[in-house]
Amino acid sequence: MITPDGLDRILAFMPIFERPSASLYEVRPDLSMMDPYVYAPEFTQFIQGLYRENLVIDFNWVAWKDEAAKYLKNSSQINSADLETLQKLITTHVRADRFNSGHLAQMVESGHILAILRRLATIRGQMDASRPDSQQRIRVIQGDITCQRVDALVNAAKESLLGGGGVDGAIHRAAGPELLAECRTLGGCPTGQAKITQGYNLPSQWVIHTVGPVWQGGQHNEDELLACCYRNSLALAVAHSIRTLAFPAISTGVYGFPLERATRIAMAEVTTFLSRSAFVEEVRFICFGDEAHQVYKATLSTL
Ligand code: AR6
Repeated sequence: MITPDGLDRILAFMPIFERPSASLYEVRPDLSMMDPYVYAPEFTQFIQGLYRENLVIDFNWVAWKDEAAKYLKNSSQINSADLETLQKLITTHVRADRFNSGHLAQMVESGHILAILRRLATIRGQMDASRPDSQQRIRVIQGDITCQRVDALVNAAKESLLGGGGVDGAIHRAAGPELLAECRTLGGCPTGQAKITQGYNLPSQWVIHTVGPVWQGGQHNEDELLACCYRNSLALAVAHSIRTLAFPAISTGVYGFPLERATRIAMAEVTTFLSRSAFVEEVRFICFGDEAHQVYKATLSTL
């Protein structure tokens, strides 16, 4: 399957085809060599990526060679080719190179590969535009939540609301002691519920404190309680006219909730909410580490 992320990884190679093609390969006129074409490492990585991201497909490319030749004669046809046709063109040229050394080099030189990539970029853009509006309002970002410029940050707090480690500690440190002083007045918060305070020294005006469930194996209502954290935080956001907010991966740190399971719950709750209400303009999922970032991006692409 071709995913938007997979296409992004391929399109990241596009600049190398916009440079003079000579840097991508050299021809060594050594007659003892079966294949005098030597491709640059970045070009080799590009070809490997085409296989990995399913742009090189399993089909009878030899029988399709005449069809591919039509696109060489009239390259403007590429501008209206669909994704499957681009896969066939790519496959034909990559495979043909094995039997006709330098075929790919010629395709690069003629601008044919670049034309295919440009068409892929257009199709990639359309994928975003065709995502439901609710998903377009979700962003997955790797970083520190305390640096986010949004109306409200969500804090993965504990029931006492009196601060702790992890993201809770980071938010209290960045907000300053006034946040703890306000939290003391709230009388704690049961698991699955949410309460709101000012953001003080944070770039965001508000902090929504929610208490995720401690993972106890999955049979103690953990899924529903985690879903409640997202639902109640979003409800508080609307009640306070908050239009942009950032969530950490609630419960997936000290509280031990399995990351992929928690991510599916988080995304499901947020997309359901956004599809019902246009009030909140943007929800950011802030991933502290690379693993969380990969899981969140993968989950978003399967929605
Ligand atoms: N920005 C964004 N995400 C962060 C940050 C940060 N600055 N720091 C950590 N994370 P955790 P929990 C991620 O343990 O599991 C506290 O002590 C972290 O990598 O902060 O809900 C409270 O007081 C992880 O993915 O929260 C509670 O006692 C996610 O935030 C308890 O921990 C949540 O990890 C709550 O445990």
